[in-house]
Amino acid sequence: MFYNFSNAIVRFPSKSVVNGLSKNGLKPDFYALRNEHRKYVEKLAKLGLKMHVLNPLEAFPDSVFIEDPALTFEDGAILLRPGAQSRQGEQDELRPTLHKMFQRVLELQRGTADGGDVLRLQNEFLIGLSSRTNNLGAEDLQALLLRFGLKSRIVNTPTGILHLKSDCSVLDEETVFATPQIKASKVFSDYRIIVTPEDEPAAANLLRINDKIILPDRCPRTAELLSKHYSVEIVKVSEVSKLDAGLSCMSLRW
Ligand code: CIR
Repeated sequence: MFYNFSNAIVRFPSKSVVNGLSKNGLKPDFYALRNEHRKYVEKLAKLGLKMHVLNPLEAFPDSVFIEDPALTFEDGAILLRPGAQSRQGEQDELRPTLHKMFQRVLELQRGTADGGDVLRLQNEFLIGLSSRTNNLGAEDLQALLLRFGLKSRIVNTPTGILHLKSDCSVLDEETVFATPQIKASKVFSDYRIIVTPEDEPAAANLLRINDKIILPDRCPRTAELLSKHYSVEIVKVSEVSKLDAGLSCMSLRW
């Protein structure tokens, strides 16, 4: 199943993370964020994933959000080209690790694309155009995915949403969890959609890992709603959310 994972790469936050990109100009507390990150790593390990932990990179404040510079699969990886200027180069730091771990590593050659804009579903990938992922990057990525035999669809991320996956995630083979804005955009017209409860749009960036749903804290209505159908666990993301980030951003999973 596409949400069954046995490995994950994470990168410890650097002290410079306090200067990470934040659309509201917020600054997280380094120690609180590091603690949150530790708990996240422990949670994934407890779910049975083999954790590959990389050293912090002071030169890249947002490099803890390792989902953005690459995509990983069972049989290979793709290095991307992050769209934010301060993040360009994160992919170069990741290259040696991916070559050590995967036989086949392809690289985006043109445009920009962030992993946060790429959602894996049962039979396709969605690539969301956003302020970080442009047409050139999305088309190049589509061609690279095809070389792995993977089909994809390029869609528009509604304006104001940082990454496609900031506002949607997968619950199971045929069900997605999405904000009203994403639902209205009709990208999921062939899927069953559960919409985030009012005031809890941040819950849309949840993680389906094996038989569990990992939910961000401070989303009690979502926890109640999803607990009826899934086994739900909660991880705190209050510091990383100051940098517009959530659960999916902090790991590459396969
Ligand atoms: C950024 O703006 O790039 C970081 N502060 C947050 C990245 C979040 N990544 C993600 O949603 N995949």
